[in-house]
Amino acid sequence: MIWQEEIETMNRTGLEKLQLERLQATVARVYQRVPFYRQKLDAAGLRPTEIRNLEDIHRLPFTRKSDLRENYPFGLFAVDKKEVVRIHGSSGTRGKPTVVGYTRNDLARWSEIVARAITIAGGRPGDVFHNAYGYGLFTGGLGLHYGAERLGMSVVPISGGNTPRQIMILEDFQPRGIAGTPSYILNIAETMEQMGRDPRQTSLEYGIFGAEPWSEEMRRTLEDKFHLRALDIYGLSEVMGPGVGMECFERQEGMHVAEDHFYVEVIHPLTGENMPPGELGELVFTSLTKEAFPVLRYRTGDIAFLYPGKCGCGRTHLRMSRIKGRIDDMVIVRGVNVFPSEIESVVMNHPILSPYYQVEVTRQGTLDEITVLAEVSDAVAKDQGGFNPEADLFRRARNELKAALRNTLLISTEVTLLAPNTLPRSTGKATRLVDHRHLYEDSGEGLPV
Ligand code: DLL
Repeated sequence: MIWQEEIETMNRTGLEKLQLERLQATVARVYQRVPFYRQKLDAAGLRPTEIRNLEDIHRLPFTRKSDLRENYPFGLFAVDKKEVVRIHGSSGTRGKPTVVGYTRNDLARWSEIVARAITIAGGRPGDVFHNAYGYGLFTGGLGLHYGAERLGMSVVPISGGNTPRQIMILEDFQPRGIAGTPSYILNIAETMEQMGRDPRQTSLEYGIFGAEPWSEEMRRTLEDKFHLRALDIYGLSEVMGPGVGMECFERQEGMHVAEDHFYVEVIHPLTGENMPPGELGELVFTSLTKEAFPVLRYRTGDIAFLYPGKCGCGRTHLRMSRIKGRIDDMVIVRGVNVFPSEIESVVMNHPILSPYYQVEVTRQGTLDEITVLAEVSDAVAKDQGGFNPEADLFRRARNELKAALRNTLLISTEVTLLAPNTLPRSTGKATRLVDHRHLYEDSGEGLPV
């Protein structure tokens, strides 16, 4: 079976040999079957037979999200539609989704990759597994589902939402493992607390959390609230779905990339040059085994770095860092780059705030401004006889948060404190960034048009 030790602890020479064979087959395949890739390779003056070693991957052109949009919906498929047995799409809220397809072999491989990921996270055959990722076009629900089944778990396909019912099922079915977006799992904990239940009393031992950026502080909060080990899982539909990277239970320090199936690079987002291990840049993936929807050097827009050196767990597959954020979500305030996840860390460290926040960005003339919206905790508000932003305690908290944000981000931000339970709660990917900058475009005056 594919998640056995031999693959995960394979020596680098053997692994790279395997990657090269698979890369050569993938390039030949897309050249032959996908007009888009054939044109791109021809334009670059590159024949598939010229890929002779792994370094040659750097000669391949990049693929971008816009290429998927321009070939919407099925233009980049490398197989006849008859062979496509599943279609998924990005969970993007703007416009049309990016569409991807899977053959039967692709689904079998994806299940194995996810089964391996769940094992890396501490899951075992026979565990009850509460899968709170959304089922649908989004790859989270079905991706985790089939992986868990493949491993031999008892999967509870609860999906996201209907939180009180989730809680009843959690308490009654006694799962060892849970999966969902960190923001939704936090929402479950909060709802339990409001119902007078203690999340620490659940049977949960590990959580597989991802699909949105989250911070070490969020990890600590989730681990503390549920008394479990919280592990990061990465993936994107364009490359496959969840399971591209998975953090190990033993070390919790970076996500092991399933390198036998995906070739990972980190590049400078502006120059396209490869960054050395340890340095932040944009993640780029090349699929090595996919049939229906192979991708060459897909630019993810996600910012991370690759860890130098081996993991203490003994696995040899490279580790990628936690995602700092998406390039699209980066805000530039007076020349300083800010990601919402950095703000999360600061908000979560404040003792009287709840872990809910949003970052509003506006534009004054040519300058971006940030306002952090943060909720005060329910308990503190109750203790104070309600939330009054002018009360001493809350004014002080607001100033403390402003100062902490300035210390960490090196820019000044506005802060608005809100009453408990005012910000929207997510059942899937949370909306952290509320970007009003487009309202100011073209007006020339820094005022909404
Ligand atoms: O979010 C796949 C997935 C499902 C991953 C369940 C993990 C768990 P998409 O909807 O295509 O696929 O969105 C992909 O989500 O490019 C990242 O920006 C973000 N993302 C995914 N995992 C993480 C993570 C799924 N662990 C986009 N940390 C990616 C931060 C993540 N961001």
